[in-house]
Order: sequence, then C-alpha cells, then structure tokens
Amino acid sequence: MGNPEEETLSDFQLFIGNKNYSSWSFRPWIGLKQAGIPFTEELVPFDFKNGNPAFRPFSPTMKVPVLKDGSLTVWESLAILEYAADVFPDAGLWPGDVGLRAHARAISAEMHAGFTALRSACPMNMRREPGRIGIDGKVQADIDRIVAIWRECLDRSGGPFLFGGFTIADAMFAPVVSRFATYLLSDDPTVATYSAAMMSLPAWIEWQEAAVQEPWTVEEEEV
Ligand SMILES: N[C@@H](CCC(=O)N[C@@H](CS)C(=O)NCC(=O)O)C(=O)O
Repeated sequence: MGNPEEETLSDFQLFIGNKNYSSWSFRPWIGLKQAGIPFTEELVPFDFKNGNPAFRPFSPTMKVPVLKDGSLTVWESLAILEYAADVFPDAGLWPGDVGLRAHARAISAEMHAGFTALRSACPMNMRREPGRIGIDGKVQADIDRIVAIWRECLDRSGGPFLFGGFTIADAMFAPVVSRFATYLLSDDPTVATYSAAMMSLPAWIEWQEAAVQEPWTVEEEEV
C-alpha cells in the first residue's frame, strides 16, 4: 500500500466516542480524513455512569479511539496515526525531512503525554458557547508552552500548518485548537491564524457539524 488515492479500499475501522467531547478520537479521525485514507467509522457513545461497557468488545483499554485493520487492533491515538503513516507512506502524514520529522514526533509525543492541566480544566466541547473560564497557573503554563510550540513551527514552516502541509502533529493538536476557541484561551495572532487554517479544513467542518448535532450530554465534560 502507498498512496491512498490509488487505493480503492482499506480495511481500516476506526472506533470513536462522541464527536462533541472525544478529543482523543478527533486526532486519528482528522488525520486519516485529511490524508485521504479511507476508513469505516464506528461511533460508540460514552456511557460513563456504567463504565462504558459497549467499549469492551473492541477496546483492550475500554477507551477510544481504537483502529481495527483486519485482525490487527491498534489503540492509543498516536499509535493509530503512526500505523496509518506506516501503511500509507506516501500520504504525507509526517514531514519528509528527517529532522523535521523528529521535531514533529517530539511535539506530538509532548501533546500525547502532557498538558494535563489544560486538558482537565478545559474539556473539548464543540457545542459550548465560546466564553472564558477562570484558569490557574498550571493551565496558563500549558497554554504558554503550546503557543511557543506553534509559533516556533509556524515561523519556520511559514504555515498554514505546523510543518507547512497538514501532518500528524496538526492532528494531535486539533482538539487543543478547539479548546482555545471554546474557552478563548489566547489573543496571540499566531494562534488566530493557525486556528483559522485548522478550523476551515473540510475534515474539521465535517466533524464539527456532526458534533454539534449529537443528542448526548456528558455532564462531567460540561464546564
Ligand atoms: N491516551 C489515549 C487516551 C484515550 C482516552 O482517554 N479516551 C477517552 C475519550 S476521549 C475515553 O475513552 N474515555 C473513556 C473512559 O475513560 O472510560 C489515546 O491517546 O487514545
């Protein structure tokens, strides 16, 4: 396999949670969509009160996202995107240059492992009316670090995405872009420009349009 445009079919089956809230699901979903990699979407709504029993048949961690490719199961958002980049090496999911690729992997891993203060204080909630909330020093430190990462990448690449064209790094930061917009977390012009580019992607619009129409409310995620 190589170029997704030359592929008529893939067996990729992506299990995701509610589009309005599932920030981890959004990452591989927008990455695969943006790269033109075909997949079947299986949306399984959260059922936190009962421990999400419907996740048991497909998810070894009882979390989403999960990718199935035939008999293979891949969990963890970044591992799913890495697998897609391996299966479709011509899809441009990582920068071509080895040094830029290392940088893109570093910030993607930093996102995957970190920014816990921001993630817990400001859950992704695409339906929420934009508005500020009180934020503490730890959340502000996460915001400052994210803005520094974006500014460094965009200054070097010239945009519109972190490494010029859309890569896994953008997919990993997509839910943060959404949080910045929902909770009005930064007035930095770099954030505004980058967010506008991300939020005008057809894949972003498709996800958001579905998210805002979902009937489910998850109280734990409403701030
Ligand atoms: N590190 C995991 C995080 C997955 C995760 O926490 N997913 C959330 C939804 S966004 C989930 O399934 N939560 C259900 C639960 O914790 O019971 C990844 O990158 O995929």
